[in-house]
Amino acid sequence: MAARSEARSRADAGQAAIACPVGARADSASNDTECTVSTPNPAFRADVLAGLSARPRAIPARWFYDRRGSELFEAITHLPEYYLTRVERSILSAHAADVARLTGPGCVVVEFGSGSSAKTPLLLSAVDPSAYVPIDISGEFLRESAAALAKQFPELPIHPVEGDFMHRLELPPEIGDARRLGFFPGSTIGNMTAAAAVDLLRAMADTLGEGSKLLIGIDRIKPANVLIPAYDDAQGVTAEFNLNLLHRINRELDGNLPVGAFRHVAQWNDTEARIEMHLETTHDVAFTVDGHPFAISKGKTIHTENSHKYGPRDARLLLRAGAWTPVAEWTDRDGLFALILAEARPVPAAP
Ligand code: SAH
Ligand code: AVI
Repeated sequence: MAARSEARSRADAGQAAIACPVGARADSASNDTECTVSTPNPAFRADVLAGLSARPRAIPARWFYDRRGSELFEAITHLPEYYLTRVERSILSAHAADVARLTGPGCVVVEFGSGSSAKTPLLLSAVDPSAYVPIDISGEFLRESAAALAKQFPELPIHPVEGDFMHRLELPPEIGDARRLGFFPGSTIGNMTAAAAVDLLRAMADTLGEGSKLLIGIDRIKPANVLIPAYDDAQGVTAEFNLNLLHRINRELDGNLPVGAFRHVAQWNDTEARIEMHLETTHDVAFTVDGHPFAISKGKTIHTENSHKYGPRDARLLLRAGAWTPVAEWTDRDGLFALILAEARPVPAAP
């Protein structure tokens, strides 16, 4: 409930969904073919000011994804330590035909947090959809990725939607009432608390409709000596991804955070079964954001991301709590990652 009202207040703060033609630009100037996005983003401003004032300090992870953040995430997916993308892609290549058999042709594929849509061709080639709707908060990156995909699938109608999937999004009317297959890869669900994940899954079931299916990637619990390097790589790309949030605040919210006085920290929280990313101060700092003064003493952190990991039963339970009934599950030989196909069914009354 709390997550839902938090989502509503963000929506009220101006983070609306925008359906954009492939190749359109998000500018403050608008004409018939351009999308209008307010800059600075009032929802970003509100979350940053509230997050820096809260104790513990925390800023929601969705704000990592400006253009630079999306590029850095893409670089993370190629790192040797970041097994998630590699393993999920191999599971999808091995089982895309099974997904197609279970979903049938002609559905609309709706992808949540599509990013570069790098894994999507594997799914689109197998399921032969009638349309593809990529949804992402990182507008410019979304439109470029959609345009690149359109070259690969010239016959496929593609309708990108820029917006925050944490609140109800209207799907483009052009897709009509064809059956929907939701696609939520990458274990992005892990970036939410369980309560927010359940709210999101229920909202997805609402948006996609009863009888629709969802193909979701969920990262499994594994030893910390595998997880920590995946979130604190030797080349420092994840550190740069984390620190980019501070650069983004400086760029977009008239901030003067001393970025060099923060260091990237990734730690395993066993009680919560999650990797946490923080930005820790190496000495006392004082700065302003949009004219508001802040001070952080040495060794304190800003919590920037949770990445929850799930055991096989936990993942299925999460889906059921979110109104999705698992119908098939595939994993890799080492059980590092799971791809689950689920169907939106009404939650049965308790016996
Ligand atoms: N699906 C891709 C990308 C995962 S990265 C993959 O599997 O590799 C997470 C993606 O979700 C990013 O592209 C980010 O911009 C997007 N994202 C994160 N939070 C979001 C939100 N609340 N609403 C919409 N998109 C979001
Ligand atoms: C997008 N998300 C699932 C990534 C993750 O693994 O939690 C984001 C990320 N953060 C650091 N590295 C990658």
